[in-house]
Amino acid sequence: MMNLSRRRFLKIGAGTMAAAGSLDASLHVLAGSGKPAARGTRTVPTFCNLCFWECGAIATVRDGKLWKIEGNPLDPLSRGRLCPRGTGGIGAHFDPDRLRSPLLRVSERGEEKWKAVTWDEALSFIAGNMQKIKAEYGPESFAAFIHGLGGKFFKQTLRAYGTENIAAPSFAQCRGPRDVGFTLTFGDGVGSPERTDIENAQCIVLIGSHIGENMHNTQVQEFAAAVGKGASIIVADPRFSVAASKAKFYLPVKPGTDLALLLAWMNVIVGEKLYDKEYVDKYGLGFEQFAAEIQPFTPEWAYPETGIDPDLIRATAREMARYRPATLIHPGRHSSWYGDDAQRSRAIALLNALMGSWGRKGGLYIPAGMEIPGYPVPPYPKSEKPPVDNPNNQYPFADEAISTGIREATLTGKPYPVKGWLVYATNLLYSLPNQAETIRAIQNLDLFVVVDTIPSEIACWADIVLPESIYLERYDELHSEPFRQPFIALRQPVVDAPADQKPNWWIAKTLAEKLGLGAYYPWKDIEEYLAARLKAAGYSFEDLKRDGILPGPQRPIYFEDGAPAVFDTPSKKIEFYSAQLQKAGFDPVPKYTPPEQPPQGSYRLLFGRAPTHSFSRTQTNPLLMDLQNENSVWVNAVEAQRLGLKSGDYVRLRNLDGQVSNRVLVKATERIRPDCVYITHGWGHTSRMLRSAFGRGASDSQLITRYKTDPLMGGTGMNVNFVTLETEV
Ligand SMILES: Nc1nc2c(c(=O)[nH]1)N[C@H]1C(S)=C(S)[C@@H](COP(=O)(O)OP(=O)(O)OC[C@H]3O[C@@H](n4cnc5c(=O)[nH]c(N)nc54)[C@H](O)[C@@H]3O)O[C@H]1N2
Ligand SMILES: Nc1nc2c(c(=O)[nH]1)N[C@H]1C(S)=C(S)[C@@H](COP(=O)(O)OP(=O)(O)OC[C@H]3O[C@@H](n4cnc5c(=O)[nH]c(N)nc54)[C@H](O)[C@@H]3O)O[C@H]1N2
Ligand code: SF4
Ligand SMILES: [Mo]
Repeated sequence: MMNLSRRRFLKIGAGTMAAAGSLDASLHVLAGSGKPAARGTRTVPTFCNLCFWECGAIATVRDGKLWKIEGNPLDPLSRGRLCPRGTGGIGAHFDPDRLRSPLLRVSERGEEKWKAVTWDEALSFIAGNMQKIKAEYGPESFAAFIHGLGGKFFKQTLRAYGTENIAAPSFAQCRGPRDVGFTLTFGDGVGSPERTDIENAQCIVLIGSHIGENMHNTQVQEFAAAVGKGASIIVADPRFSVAASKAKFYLPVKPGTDLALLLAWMNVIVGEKLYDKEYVDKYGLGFEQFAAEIQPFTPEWAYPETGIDPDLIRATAREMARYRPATLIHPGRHSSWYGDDAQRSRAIALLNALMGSWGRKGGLYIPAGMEIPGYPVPPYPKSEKPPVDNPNNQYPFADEAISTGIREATLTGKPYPVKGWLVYATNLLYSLPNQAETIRAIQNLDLFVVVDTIPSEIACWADIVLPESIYLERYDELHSEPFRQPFIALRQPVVDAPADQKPNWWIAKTLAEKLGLGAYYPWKDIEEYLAARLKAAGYSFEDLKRDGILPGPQRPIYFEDGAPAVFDTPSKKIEFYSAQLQKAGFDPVPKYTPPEQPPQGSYRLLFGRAPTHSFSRTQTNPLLMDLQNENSVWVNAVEAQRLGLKSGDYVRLRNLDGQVSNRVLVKATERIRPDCVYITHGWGHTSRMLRSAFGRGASDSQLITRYKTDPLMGGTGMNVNFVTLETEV
């Protein structure tokens, strides 16, 4: 029983392997490196880069050719199994649309006309233009968007050059609101990988988090294990997700009203004294004021907002209390939804606090990390100007750079001009809301550099594009994040890059040398760098190369086992009532504002993850395209019938600003509310050089012209667009 449900749910493991293997032979033709192949089989441990979970993996090379990739059993993240995307990761090596050499723009920006140049020409061009910007405007006028571990050395080069204006979409467009909401409450964020003790939870509440479609590996494995052990699952989602199909209680909440639901749950739990009083008394501050504030928000009050029956709200609140402290209200990850997101996330944090689940088994554990000293570098120059993304500290609780803030400064020239961008591993036209604003900002630049592996949409707008080798062809910075078990993981080359692609460390180091900043790179190559870092931490590079993973000393992760109960808030307590929010002019206890209604005849556009793809980065991977090569739009079955649509028809989506999508398949289903439609993100590519993905499916990014900015931290709520459906004839 357990095994069956696990297997059905997971799709992590052997099934997708076979699909990968069967296509493999034909793909080898595409790779065609021309070198004589070494015969035999060898394996190389490394870690995955298809998403930010970064699972430990073991790649196999057969007769000199990349053959397959599997989970590394020593790795606490993968536990020996990769998700379908990770398994199909080898397809990125064979991707026929890959960038092959540096490209210099030879016509207007965005026209996609290029000339291949050498690395020396490319990096001299970039260094020369960076020096010009520095001389004319100061180094802070060069900004960067850098996503992921591979960006480490670009950050180093840019800090040495003199700018700190470096942002990633993972803050304002992803997990920022969540981490701010939790930090305001507990003094610490949720982290990545999340500190969620899913496998030991007896009750799991998912508010939108669509684990099982969101394929973050350990979470999916742990969720399947918890389901197998009979955990009580509560899912609130306007769409009956894969996770909802495992739930004891499903709440088809009206989009954008989760804060009302959360307040009502807390109202019941406090009113019926179901919370962990001992925990709240010991660690909490301002509980009485909090209790008084939430008193009006009864299930009856929440009913017309959320559409959820008061009895169901009460029943689910009691269910949560029944299993506390092993009740996990999952904080979610992509939390930039409606513009009130940090406060919604704070309400999720407060509900966990009532359950006494922070620091407890089956709740949110205290992760354990490792000490690895950095490689010594000279001090970075001090920036003379404040960060450009958040003038006058307008978003007082933003604790990371705001990507959309850098874009705004580039558009307006305020608080000071931004004249250069370096974009590393982020497709800004897909990750930031309102593509037109991004394109307008680009038009103000004197220099625009993109480092990517494929000719992504953002690369099409660059002055110069630098092709990076993919993760299976390079070393990267060490990977070590706080987790249940501390670990260090190594990415190392499995095969050679097929053409003139280079790894990030080499590009960033060579650029630094051209900028006269060679002192920041006192090592010859990255192997020397990695060996020195590991030695300083007391570990051996050779051991790590052999195993891929080095475990660190285990520390207690629950309060009951001796993990320190430290709350890094101003009061050093769990802040039920937040004096810092009040001081900054915000609600000290979250308050609900109803979302805008869809105009007559239109639907709220919701979006999420395709289980077999990552964002906009995998649609030219031939193995993953073999699994899914377009997206579909989920439409409520009754609405579909009213519109004369059935599953398999094609429609176009038109938003209120007149943006019209590519044609997209209809999925008419009872599994979604009638007031919204749903598509998966990453489709509808417009870069002509992405030949195999061009025009396939509809792009949510194109339709997200509107967004609502979170007043606490600058996150961009993107679930605020409405569409109509147009029949495709
Ligand atoms: N396969 C795959 N997995 C991935 C990724 C990927 O690209 N591909 N990306 C990873 C990353 S970086 C992230 S951030 C995560 C994101 O994954 P999550 O954090 O799990 O998902 P969200 O994008 O927040 O939520 C999407 C879900 O929210 C529901 N939803 C929409 N509006 C509302 C609402 O108003 N209320 C409620 N309660 N639900 C709503 C949608 O129906 C959908 O089921 O996924 C990660 N995992
Ligand atoms: N409309 C909309 N916007 C969103 C989201 C959404 O669901 N819908 N999700 C939000 C979330 S949760 C997140 S985390 C962000 C994600 O935002 P991004 O990180 O921008 O995600 P991608 O669209 O995959 O863009 C990644 C780019 O990096 C390139 N790349 C991949 N591997 C490498 C590599 O090894 N080296 C280099 N140099 N480049 C590489 C890819 O080809 C691609 O062009 O987007 C956010 N924005
Ligand atoms: S979750 Fe999947 S895609 Fe992400 S790193 Fe792990 S195996 Fe790779
Ligand atoms: Mo994300």
